[in-house]
Amino acid sequence: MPPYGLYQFKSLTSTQDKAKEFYKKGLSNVIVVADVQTKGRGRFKRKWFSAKGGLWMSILLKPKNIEKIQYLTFIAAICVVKSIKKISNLKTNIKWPNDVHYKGKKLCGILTEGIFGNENFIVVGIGLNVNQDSFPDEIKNIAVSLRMIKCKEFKIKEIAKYILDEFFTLYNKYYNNNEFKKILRIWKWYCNTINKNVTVMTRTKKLTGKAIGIDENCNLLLKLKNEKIIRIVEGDINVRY
Ligand code: BT5
Repeated sequence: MPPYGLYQFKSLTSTQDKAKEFYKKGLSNVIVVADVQTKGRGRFKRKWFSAKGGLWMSILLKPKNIEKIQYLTFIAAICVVKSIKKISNLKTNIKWPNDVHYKGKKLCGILTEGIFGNENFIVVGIGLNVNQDSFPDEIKNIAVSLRMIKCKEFKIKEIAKYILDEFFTLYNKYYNNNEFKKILRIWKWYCNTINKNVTVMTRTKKLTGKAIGIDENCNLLLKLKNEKIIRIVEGDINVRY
């Protein structure tokens, strides 16, 4: 594992924003963690509830390859699933494109953002519900924490360390060596979206079909009722069991 600087804060608007401040100083391999986020965010500027008790962490990277940054989301999801298994023996699964779920409820969301210019930086944000014992009304039916599942508290720092160790292992071994097929193979092992009937909500439309695979750019391949196969670049899915 390469050396990385870890910066811990009591409260931040968003660890993503703080990581971007570090980028302006030319740093990379920097980790930002906050106990609380006052303006935590998800994709498409959605609100990410970030009360005390969760792991709110951003990893600032300067990868050589910035064409495949979706794979960093995939790597982060793999690391979260593996780390949860290590600390709690719980089997969770990845839901395309950026979630980790337990029995259909969201334990973790990942947000990968790029800063492109003369030099390119990527910030991978990981939000994992660890010790919360309740959630605001807005998400109480869709969110879950490790504590709510296992009825015990977990050491957030320990989970963060597992995730980071695994992240930098996969990042160096596969991402930096352009071994994307290998990342995809591991990701698929933990993902329960493939071969399921799903409803996909993109920003403009709602589609139903069967999730039949993932292409080389991490897009979802959806087979519609008329047998046509389309690529879903971004969106949310509901798996229909
Ligand atoms: C995500 O977006 O799932 C990405 C979340 C990334 C959060 C991390 S925390 C560290 C770093 N700093 C940040 O500011 N962000 C990153 P998306 O797929 O768009 O899902 C957002 C949706 O998840 C919301 O619209 C809610 O429905 C739901 N949600 C919000 N807070 C949640 C929580 N704590 N647990 C589970 N679901 C939540």
